[in-house]
Amino acid sequence: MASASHTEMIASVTDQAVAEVDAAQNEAQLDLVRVRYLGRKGLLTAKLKSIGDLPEAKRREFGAAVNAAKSLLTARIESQLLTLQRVSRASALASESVDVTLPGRRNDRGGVHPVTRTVRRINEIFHSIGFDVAEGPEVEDDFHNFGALNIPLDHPARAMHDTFYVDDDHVLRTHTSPVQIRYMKSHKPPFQLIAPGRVYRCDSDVTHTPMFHQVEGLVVGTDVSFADLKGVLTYVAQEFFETDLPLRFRPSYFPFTEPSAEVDIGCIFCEGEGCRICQRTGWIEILGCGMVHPEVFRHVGIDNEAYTGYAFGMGIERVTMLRYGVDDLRLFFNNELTFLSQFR
Ligand code: 2U9
Repeated sequence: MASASHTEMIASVTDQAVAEVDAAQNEAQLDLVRVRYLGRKGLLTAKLKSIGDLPEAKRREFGAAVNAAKSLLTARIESQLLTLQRVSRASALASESVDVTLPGRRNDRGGVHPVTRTVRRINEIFHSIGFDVAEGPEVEDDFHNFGALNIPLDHPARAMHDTFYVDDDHVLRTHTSPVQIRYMKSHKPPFQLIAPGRVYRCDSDVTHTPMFHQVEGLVVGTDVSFADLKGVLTYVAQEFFETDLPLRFRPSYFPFTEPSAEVDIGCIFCEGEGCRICQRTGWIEILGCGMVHPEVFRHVGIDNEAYTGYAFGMGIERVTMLRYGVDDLRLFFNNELTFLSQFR
């Protein structure tokens, strides 16, 4: 049997350790207690190491007493750990509670610009009746923007286009017609295409912006007629405005078409009665068109005895304003979210 002093000493160290375990307020404090008594240099561990100092006969009993104390303390620490974890979890649940009935934070959501929506809509309508959609560069040389379109340098029609010059021979395209010029140079008729895109004119006031959007179209074949032009434009206008509105063709002049016409739709706001929007005429102009001028075919090497063609052009902003009832062109360009967020 270990001497009374040894047994008492182990009991008193154990009592002290248990008291410290019970007093630990959190896991960190508890771990400090564990290290102090059970760690490699801990008090109980040290006791076990001192076993060699005892007489042979007392060692077994002393070792058993120290090991019993270690087991007791280990169990006590584990149970205290569970208690502390339960307490800290309960207080976390109480303080970190989430009110699932609160409204969520809203995400900012973008939308497609009304001009882009119109371009896509027009592309879809033309694509559905067999038109190709073609694009081209916005900086063009004089030939593709003017010369090939029967607008030579000394031609008065140059004045119709207020041109941004990049250098002596290059301009920001004033219309998307050069796309069709390039298309005709690289394709053999028959073909039908539209060319949507940005165009530039040195003009800025309430009804003009220096950059705007156009969609132009071109159909070339062996017997393409003005009647085909009227049929296609009537169909597309009715699809676009989703109503059986009438079209009116008025004679006009463009250097690249002959004969040429400007096209009005019956006013979609008053259905021809006459209102403020149509200036009491019952009609609203939306595009220009005509039969491709033979001179244009000559410039791109298409036989103008064998082929005929029609072409048309319209301003995207203008038809977008009509479709959505927008009364100020500049709203499309000044990036006001109050305006744009209506198109989500
Ligand atoms: C080729 C041959 C002919 C395209 C055409 C118009 C008439 C026209 C205006 C509408 C409003 C420009 O945006 S706007 O200011 N366009 O009136 N455009 S015929 O004629 C072509 C095009 C390409 C090779």
